[in-house]
Amino acid sequence: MNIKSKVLIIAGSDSSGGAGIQADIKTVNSLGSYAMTVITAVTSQNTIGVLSIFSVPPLEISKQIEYTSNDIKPDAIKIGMLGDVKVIKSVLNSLSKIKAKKIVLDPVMVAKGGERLINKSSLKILREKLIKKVTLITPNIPEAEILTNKLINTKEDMIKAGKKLIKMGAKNVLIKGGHLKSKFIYDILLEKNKISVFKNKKINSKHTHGTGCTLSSAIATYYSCGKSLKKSCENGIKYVHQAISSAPKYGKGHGPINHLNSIYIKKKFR
Ligand code: PXL
Repeated sequence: MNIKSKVLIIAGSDSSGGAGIQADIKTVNSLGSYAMTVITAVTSQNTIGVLSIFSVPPLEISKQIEYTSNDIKPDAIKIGMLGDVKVIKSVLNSLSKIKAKKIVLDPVMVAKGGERLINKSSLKILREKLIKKVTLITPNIPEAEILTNKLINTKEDMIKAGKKLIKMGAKNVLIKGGHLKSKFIYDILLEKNKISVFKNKKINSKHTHGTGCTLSSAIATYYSCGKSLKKSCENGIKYVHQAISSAPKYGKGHGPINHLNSIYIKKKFR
């Protein structure tokens, strides 16, 4: 198989391999593209929780972005965990230098176990600067509630929140509906003058660690290959759905999903 495109991932490391940079690399590779990485933080964690977070100095983050991209130009960028204001400022500065066009931002705020992955002062710069600089943001319901300061209980609330985020300067918004209690999951994409609803059966599973990271990377990968935003979201959602259905059930807590669900191994490599 030939490599289809190049994706730069800016995110934190998850030692348990289910979320963060590890989920991102597995996703980009499993969908046929080349992954480059910028590590923003090192977390020690397992499926039960996060033990500690070690932040990478902002200058080192900028160097990773600029030095790597100046040589191998990414076709798209996925941004995950950023942590604090200085990191966000460095990322913003470096992104403008490398003139990146297709950027997907997963506004990571809390881990599956409830641990905060971003501090409070970062919210302001996330809201006022970062969301305006990227092509797509992919908040889940709790993240959309924090970003808009409004509670979300229904599909209609999700659309309202998406519209508000666009008023706040976001270019395109995918609000993920997995946190609403219903038989189906509705993920809603708001583009400038268009709303698309993706409806899928909800899979009841505790093994959903890293689904947000995985989805945003999958979308960035499809988008990097030239698919439309809508098609990229639709395909990314399908990939995550199948990855949850075939999760390997590792660990005692929220285990990882099956990133390899898209891969078929040729006979000679079996
Ligand atoms: O899924 C959010 C997330 C993002 N980045 C890192 C994480 C997690 C959740 O655990 O560990 C590094």
